[in-house]
Amino acid sequence: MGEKGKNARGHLIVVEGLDRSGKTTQCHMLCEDIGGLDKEFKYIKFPDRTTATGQMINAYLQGNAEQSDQAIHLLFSANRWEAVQGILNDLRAGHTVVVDRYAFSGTVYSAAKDNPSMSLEWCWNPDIGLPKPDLVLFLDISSEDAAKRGGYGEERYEKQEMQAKVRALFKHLFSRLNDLNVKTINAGLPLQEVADQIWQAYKNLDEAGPLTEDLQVLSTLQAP
Ligand code: Z5A
Ligand code: MG
Repeated sequence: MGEKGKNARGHLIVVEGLDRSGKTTQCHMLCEDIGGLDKEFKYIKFPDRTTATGQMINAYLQGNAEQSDQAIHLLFSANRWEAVQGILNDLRAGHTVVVDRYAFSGTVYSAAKDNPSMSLEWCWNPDIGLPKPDLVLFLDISSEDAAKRGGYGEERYEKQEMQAKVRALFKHLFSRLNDLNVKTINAGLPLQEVADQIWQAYKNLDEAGPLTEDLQVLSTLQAP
């Protein structure tokens, strides 16, 4: 890629946000609209609960297994690393890859535990080197509004106090990644209004022309 005559790669788009912010719903709507343009797309969700690491993560989230804070953090990261080759293959084939949660969730949910041996930097570091998204759509919603969407479930982390911390940490994390293309969207709006804003952001990216430069990777956090 990046050399004259080579095919343009696809876009890497990440959708992030709190629990119940509508990530999965919006990813599906976006994919449907991309497909409607006759473009190839791939949807990926993290954690991918189908793999060996994903099954360990699933057992932990459901309260059926214990893990140290450090071990579960590294499992979430490994769950992304094992998907990298597939993501790169899809991007190189020119497909748009839409990712439901990524390294940003990985960092903030672990950092929100306030474990003194797990600084924000410590949490971020295992994901350094992962493909860097061309666009991050941050679905922003207050923890109160998110809770109104059917209330929180039974899984670990699904508590309003934790979600409020996570929201503040997302904002802080993005402020330390100045070279990242982050678009914050008010996810408290009605479904179609959120979808329209996401579509506009996608169109802006798509209309900027084919991507011929190499994909970059996530790098170290900037100073606060
Ligand atoms: N986690 C982590 O710790 N470390 C990591 O590295 C990663 C994740 C990747 C499971 O994640 C947990 O793993 C999660 C973070 C942690 N813990 N928490 N909290 P998950 O991705 O498997 O599950 P989730 O995303 O948290 O939950 P979710 O229920 O899938 O949320 P969502 O995808 O954002 O929302 P949704 O399913 O699209 O919508 C939720 C409901 O709201 C549904 O009824 C919709 O119809 C409704 N909805 C959606 N949009 C709207 C609007 N605009 N208006 C009204 N109602 C709406
Ligand atoms: Mg979801």
